[in-house]
Amino acid sequence: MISVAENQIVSAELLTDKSLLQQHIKMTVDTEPAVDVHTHVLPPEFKGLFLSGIDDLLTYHYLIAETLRSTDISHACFWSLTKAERADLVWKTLFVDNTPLSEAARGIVSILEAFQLDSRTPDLEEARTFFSAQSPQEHLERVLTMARVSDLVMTNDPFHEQERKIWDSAITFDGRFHASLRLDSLLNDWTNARQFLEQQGHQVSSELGSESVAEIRRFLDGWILRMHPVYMAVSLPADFQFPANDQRDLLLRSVVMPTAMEHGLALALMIGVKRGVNPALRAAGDGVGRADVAALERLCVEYPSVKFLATLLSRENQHELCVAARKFNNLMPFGCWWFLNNPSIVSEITRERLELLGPSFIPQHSDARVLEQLIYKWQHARASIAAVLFETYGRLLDSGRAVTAQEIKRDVRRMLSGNFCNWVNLPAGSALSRPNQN
Ligand code: FIX
Ligand code: ZN
Repeated sequence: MISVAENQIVSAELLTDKSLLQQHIKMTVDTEPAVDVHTHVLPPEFKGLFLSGIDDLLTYHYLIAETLRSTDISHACFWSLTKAERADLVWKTLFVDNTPLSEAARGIVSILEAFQLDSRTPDLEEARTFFSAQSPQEHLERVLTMARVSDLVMTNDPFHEQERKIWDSAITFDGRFHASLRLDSLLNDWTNARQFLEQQGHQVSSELGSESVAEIRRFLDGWILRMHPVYMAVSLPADFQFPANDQRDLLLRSVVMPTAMEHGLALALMIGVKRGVNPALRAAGDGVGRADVAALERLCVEYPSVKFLATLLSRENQHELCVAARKFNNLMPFGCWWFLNNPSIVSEITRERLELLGPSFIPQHSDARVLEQLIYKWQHARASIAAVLFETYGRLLDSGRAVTAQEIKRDVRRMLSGNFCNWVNLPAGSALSRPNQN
């Protein structure tokens, strides 16, 4: 049995032996640094918005939804608990009284395993002691190394009061964290966004005349200058339509698309969420709906110079997204978002994308909210991606073309960082050259 050492020179030898091929693929996928193109992780400098440690991990909305299915506690009673009490209940319900079989629960086990913490303990004492003993900076370093994440893109909302105050304090933070300018409030909640803009001193009328448009563009220009976002982003409901006779269409045409073109910024569209299907679950209460991919196609047609990143929440939309990407080279599919981020579905989507798009897509993003989630989200994603790549290279070999380890590394690097860095003009491994932003 020939083993492949991690630091072995990447040979140009053709890999005709399937087990050697499998080893090379696994080693390459496991060690290649990834750019995490969409997260909600903020660096320690963002204070209260920086989430890390066992209590934040267990009160993740995925686990809250699962816990409230397996307990008869009322939602109101659950929300009246402290964060630590909620974490205790999640632990007892999903890890003590039941086997942690779900993907999100297994994620916690993978994280505890990574830090050699016991995932069978009846309580959280050991984990709490461990995580509270970590210095944020060293821990950040360790987590990024364990997850093999070279750069990550945050979700930054200029309409979020607490976050806005932190940006106003001109903080500096680790250059591996890249901003994205989130536009949900502007495009999905115009009434409140207008009030917020007025409080910020921007004269905007609900009719969105040219003066209002100029004001909103001034607002966005100001945040682009401050955040240096790598892209602008918005999540859109399943019933999103373009064109449409509504405020969102007007804001897209008169504000967002001109801003994207002027600043050369890509626009990330995350389509198919139904917010607040069950409001009693708060952040855990969002659902999914099938979207009309034609709306995305029409955006690509109408704005050929704008680069779109797109992820769709509904499983039923994945094939259509692949086909749309074959039609528009200004459309980059990325990630298996949220309810799709499960091994069986990640494999299915990745397989279909490879078959229809070759390596011209971004296979995954973590959507992590808590720092340590990067460890399991990437560990699990890499396992699924490596397995599907072995199938794909294996079929190519059966068809008569062997590949080299160098070619595997080139393809994997393209999918885990190159495609995104080229799309948003982010020099690969950019963090190394720029220690602290701002
Ligand atoms: O819109 C988004 O960015 C979603 O990812 C979030 O709203 C969602 O709550 C989430 O964390 C999914 O993983
Ligand atoms: Zn997200």
